[in-house]
Amino acid sequence: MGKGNIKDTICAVSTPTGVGGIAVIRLSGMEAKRMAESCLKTPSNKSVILKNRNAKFVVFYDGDAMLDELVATYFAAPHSYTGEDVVEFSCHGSTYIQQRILQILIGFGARLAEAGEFTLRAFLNGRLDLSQAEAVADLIDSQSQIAHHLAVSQMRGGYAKELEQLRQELIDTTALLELELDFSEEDLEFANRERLMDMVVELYSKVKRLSDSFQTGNAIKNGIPVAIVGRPNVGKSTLLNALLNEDRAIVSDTPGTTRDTIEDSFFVDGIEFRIIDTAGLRDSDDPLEKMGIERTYKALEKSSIILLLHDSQLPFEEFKDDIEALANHCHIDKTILLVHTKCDLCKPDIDRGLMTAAKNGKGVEEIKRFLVKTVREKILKNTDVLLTNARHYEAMNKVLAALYEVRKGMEADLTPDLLVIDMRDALYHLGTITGKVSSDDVLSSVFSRFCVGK
Ligand SMILES: Nc1nc2c(ncn2[C@@H]2O[C@H](COP(=O)(O)OP(=O)(O)OP(=O)(O)O)[C@@H](O)[C@H]2O)c(=O)[nH]1
Ligand SMILES: [Mg+2]
Repeated sequence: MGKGNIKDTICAVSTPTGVGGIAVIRLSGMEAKRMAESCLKTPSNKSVILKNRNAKFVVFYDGDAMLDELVATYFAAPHSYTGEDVVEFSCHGSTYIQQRILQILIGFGARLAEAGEFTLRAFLNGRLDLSQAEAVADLIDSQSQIAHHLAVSQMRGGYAKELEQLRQELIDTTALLELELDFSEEDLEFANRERLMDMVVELYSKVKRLSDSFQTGNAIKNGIPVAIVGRPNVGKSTLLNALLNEDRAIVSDTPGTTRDTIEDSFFVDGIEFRIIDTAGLRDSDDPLEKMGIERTYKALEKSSIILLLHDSQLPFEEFKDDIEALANHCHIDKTILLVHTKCDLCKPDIDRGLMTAAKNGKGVEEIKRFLVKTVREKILKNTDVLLTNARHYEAMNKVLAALYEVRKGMEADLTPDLLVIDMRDALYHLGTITGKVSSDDVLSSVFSRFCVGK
């Protein structure tokens, strides 16, 4: 991947662009220590010898002139993030200083790192496997406590370790099957078929469980989608604004105010929710409104939780049609909360559902509690294994398809040469998850997700 040579010594600013109190510049590669020592002096103007895992307060020189006083920390290979010699300069945050340090290091023969190149080197040097490298990107991105929790558990090995173990077992058995091919004349069986079937079944169910958890994992990573739906004018936009605590959507007493779906996110107890306000559902001839209503149905499809609003002033009987229409449109795995609105004006004629008057903030806290409870009880029941990575999801589905073929083949008593083909296929896709098998394409798509300096 990339144009760079793995032998180059690379450098980049690892802190965000802009001015901060300090900035960190990373330098990694065989020449890192020599390059760093060439630009550094002690405060009493002596040469600097960097010691492993030692942070030194030093002066960074731009030719004969002092550029900055900073802290340089040296990590000798292989015990550094990249597995190579690394020097980190914590300099003052001026953009000029940061840029000048890079230019000086480049003058000494370093080159600018590409996006994700530090982590790529960590992977190539066996410091982390591919799924752990991806978890680093997730960790940097994580916006909520739960997304952070998932990234940390993946970074520490997560399910990849377990899959790798199963893969090893499967490799051993495949080798035995292949051995049978060499003795096909004698009709010998080295691979115990029963054991093989057990392994295939075990692996299948593990991978299936993981791939099934993808939708949940993804929802947690990007925010749990929650749709607000109901007839025009019931107070959907008012509720959205109350949940977000800002005037995000236009509220008016004209039915049909909201035409397009409006989406924004908020956090409760470390969980991110993406709340979607929709166009009110009713029969309409207005083409614009119709398009809006179509979007409402799309929003419904992608939501895990639905807040179905009923205006307390209207008889509940009338509202039953809405529920039926909704039920016809929804998958059973969605959670629906019945919300009565405008309870400051009138009490609903039914005692089921949650009473609210979002205009005055009443009931909003209760809705938030309901959302959190739903996530904890229904969505997060298996948090220990949650798949959040789309690349893994795709690979797992391919593993499942191949394992299914193996199983079918065994049931049909296929000859080992045919079984081996599907086994190899499953092994290949399993290997792509941890990076035991990796192509340049996979590597560049994984590491390009990072920004420069990571
Ligand atoms: N008294 C009272 N009025 C409310 C309450 N919630 C909303 N309203 C009023 O009801 C009217 C409609 O509110 P919206 O939030 O725009 O309703 P909507 O469901 O988004 O309407 P559409 O976008 O047209 O589908 C506005 O005049 C609101 O002020 C409430 O809790 N109490
Ligand atoms: Mg509205």
